[in-house]
Amino acid sequence: MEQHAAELDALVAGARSILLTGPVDPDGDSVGACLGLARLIRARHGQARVAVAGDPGARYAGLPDAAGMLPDADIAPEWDVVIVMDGDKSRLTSEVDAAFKAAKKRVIVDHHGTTTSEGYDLAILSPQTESTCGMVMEILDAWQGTLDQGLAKLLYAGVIFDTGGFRYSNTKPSTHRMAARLLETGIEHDRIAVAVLMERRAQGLKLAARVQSTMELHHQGRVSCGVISQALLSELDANSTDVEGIVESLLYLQGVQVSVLLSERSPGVTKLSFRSRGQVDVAQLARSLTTRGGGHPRAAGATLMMDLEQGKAKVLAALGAALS
Ligand SMILES: [Mn+2]
Repeated sequence: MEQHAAELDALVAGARSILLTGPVDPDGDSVGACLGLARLIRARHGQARVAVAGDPGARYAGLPDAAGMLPDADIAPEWDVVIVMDGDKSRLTSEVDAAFKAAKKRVIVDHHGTTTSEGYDLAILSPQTESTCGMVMEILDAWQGTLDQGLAKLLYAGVIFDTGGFRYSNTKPSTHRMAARLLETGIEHDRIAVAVLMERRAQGLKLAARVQSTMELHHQGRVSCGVISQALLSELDANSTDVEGIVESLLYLQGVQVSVLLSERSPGVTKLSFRSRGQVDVAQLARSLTTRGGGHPRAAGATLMMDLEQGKAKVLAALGAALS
């Protein structure tokens, strides 16, 4: 990381404007990493205009600096440096993608194993790190920056999101050592855990109940499958931020190896989310379905240009092959 952090430092030092962004529908790790690195860059290179693109949603709105995030629709293609974090350039919204393509320098900071360095001036990739926030912590140390409470809250949000509160297999001794350092700043970690992992809107709870009650089991009970149509979202007055956490709730059923959630984004566009207990590498599976797919072996996603029924048939066929 030392070498990469030095290269990143040199690259941002020469920039007048820097945009940080995660993929569409940013999760806790993405929001925490973007806002955290933005904080570090502002402290180090105060002359540059530094902004973070995205909508934090209700779940992350209380995090430090989240109120200053710029909606993707307001992003103009006018940035010296664009830094993509926690998910690669294939998952950017169209406005942010235009800014990315127009940028003088393009950077990726990511821990997804399916992300490659192609198309970036600087690629900092670390699939062995549990979270992109963990990578920001390494950049902080390489830059000998200051870990204040604001930064600690952001990085804590990311690390608990990506490890499911230190329960998933990606949790390492280094993860707990990082968490200990974050807690030593005196943050109210329990409040962050409630906001990021536990609390949801009433619409979200009702949506989860509907998806769970209509869930299907396939392939001898080894695959659980949930479906969210636009009609269901409008009936419950729910939105895409209410979907978070539902695919996890479908995985821990006795006998289930893989859970998949199909969400209709618009007519003919279906988003897939996968979770796996380890027997099936769902990042590979997502990648095999479309180039707009990828992630981690046990948590991945993809977008299919087809309707829910077609998408379901395609996914179930691929899962049947993966399990046989
Ligand atoms: Mn992540």
